[in-house]
Amino acid sequence: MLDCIFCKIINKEIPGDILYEDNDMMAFKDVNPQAPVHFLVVPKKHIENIMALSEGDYELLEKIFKRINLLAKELGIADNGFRIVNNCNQDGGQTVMHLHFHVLGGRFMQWPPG
Ligand code: DGP
Repeated sequence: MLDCIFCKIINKEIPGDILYEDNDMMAFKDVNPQAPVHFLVVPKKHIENIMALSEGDYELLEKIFKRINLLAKELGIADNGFRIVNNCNQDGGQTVMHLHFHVLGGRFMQWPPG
């Protein structure tokens, strides 16, 4: 995707603070962190959001959630806990139209969100 900022990070056209990468996904720190630990996990395939998933894409979600489990342990937020956020479209507050999961930890998370 030509104008997608996350595709540019994935393609190493612009820098990202990368925590993990394999053939399917990348995890990198959010540029505007909302918690002491705040990273994004994104599929390398450009999929706009959860509503744009095709049947063959769902196995990506399994891989992504397994990786979040491992990264949470590595980054020391597993025991105290963390939050996974996926924003979809306008009312969900999605600003980058490339599917991504926020992982936030290192502080207590208020509920409900604003
Ligand atoms: P949202 O679409 O609202 O779920 O959130 C997009 C997030 O992406 C937001 O928290 C800020 C982050 N972000 C936007 N541009 C960049 C960037 O160039 N690099 C990084 N690392 N994060 C970005």
